[in-house]
Amino acid sequence: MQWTNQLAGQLNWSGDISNREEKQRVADQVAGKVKDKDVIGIGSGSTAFLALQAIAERVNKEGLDVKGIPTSKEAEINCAVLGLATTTLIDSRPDWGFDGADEVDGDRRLIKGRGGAMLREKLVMASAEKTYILADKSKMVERLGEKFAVPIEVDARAIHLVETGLGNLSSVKRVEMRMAEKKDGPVITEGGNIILDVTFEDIPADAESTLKAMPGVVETGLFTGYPVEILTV
Ligand code: ABF
Repeated sequence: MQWTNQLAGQLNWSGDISNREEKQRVADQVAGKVKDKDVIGIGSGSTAFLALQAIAERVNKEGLDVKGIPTSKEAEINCAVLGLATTTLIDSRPDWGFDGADEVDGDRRLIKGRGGAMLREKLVMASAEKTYILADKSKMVERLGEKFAVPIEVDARAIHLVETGLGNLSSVKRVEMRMAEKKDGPVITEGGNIILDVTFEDIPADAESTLKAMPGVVETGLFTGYPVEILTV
């Protein structure tokens, strides 16, 4: 017996998608790259959601054998609803991947993690030979950090340790704990950790490794030196 699936047509991004037309154009570009037998890292965020929809449509229409490796619980559920088979980094390695970003600079350095999924996003990106970053024009910046703080995922037991460590870095201007929308507590990541949003005066070239070297920092939203290709409009 075939499964029924009436939910796919109901799936929508929760909330408004800014720059939707531009995002859809980059999403369609990446959907055109899918080949039979590909294992693809599936990003998070609204642009990645549009790309996933476009990919799932091609895969289902053309009967392609494609598997996704999702970078968040949300992406995992979206794959399930859209009928895209998934696998994990334990069982497979992505041939390539796609993801969104908050900022992209001229050296292809990224700030990610507005959705708090940077740990899985980085694991999948680091495992793939290439990741397409889907960036509408609003994401391109002259100076990394000009619009967004750098999020870091921190084990809550290390909150004082990490806050003190950050205070010792002269380039750090402000540290804020990310709060849930209702302001009734901190955002808790899929890994059960908290997020600190770190604003820098100027992000030093070695900031990613400096932050990662602090005990208690699980991951950062700085993505420096990964094999990425920027898809924009
Ligand atoms: C994910 O979604 C995050 O790393 C990034 O912060 C965010 C971008 O979202 P959107 O595509 O909705 O602008 O990729």
